[in-house]
Amino acid sequence: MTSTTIKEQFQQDGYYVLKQMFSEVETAELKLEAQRVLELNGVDKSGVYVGMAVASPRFKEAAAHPLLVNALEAIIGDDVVFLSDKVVFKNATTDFGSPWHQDYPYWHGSHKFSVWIALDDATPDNGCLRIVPGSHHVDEEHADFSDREEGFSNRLKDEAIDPARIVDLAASRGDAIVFHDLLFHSSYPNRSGKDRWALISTYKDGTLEDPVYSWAKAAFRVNGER
Ligand SMILES: O=C(O)CCC(=O)C(=O)O
Repeated sequence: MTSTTIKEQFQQDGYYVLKQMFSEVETAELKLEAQRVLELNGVDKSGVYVGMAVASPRFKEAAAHPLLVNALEAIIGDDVVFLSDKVVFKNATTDFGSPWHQDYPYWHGSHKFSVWIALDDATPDNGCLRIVPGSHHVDEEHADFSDREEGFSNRLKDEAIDPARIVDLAASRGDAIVFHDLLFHSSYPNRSGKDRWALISTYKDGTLEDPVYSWAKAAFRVNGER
């Protein structure tokens, strides 16, 4: 796939899939390392752990994987900055699905680009991602349900989602899905009783000004030194 094709496809759909970005072996190593980080930090039930690249050099290295950097350069440009990453882990006891939302309202500033990487095979049964292609072009008003207990304060209103346009993005271990922070997305709950772990890393165009993000503790430019 040429960089022009990647860019055009991303501009049209708001996402781009990199099949088998990490090999099976690399993916298994990353999941083991994620489990080690979570055990060290005593995290078990919340389903989300933010700051993998802060906790482990293995994740910092993963954030600058050459195949990923190549795709991000096509989409973002010459100055690609990694901001932060998290693991979202669902299993027999932590089986939540994420409601329909966009990521932009969580951070504002310049548009960001997240990469959802499957650490397990992901299907509708165990919690794969769902998206509405092209929805990043829509300037949608958000419902604010911040008093709800399940988190995700910036949910989309139900009527914003056209069921006919939803695409389920089943993924194999090692696949990566790059998506725009305005893309409507959600995920299924995990009804399988088995693991569905994902690593989600967020990037920005380093030439654009932004607020200082306290959560971007491991930020670095992935394509060359400043
Ligand atoms: O991995 C998932 O289940 C979805 C996570 C998600 O939508 C998010 O963190 O913005």
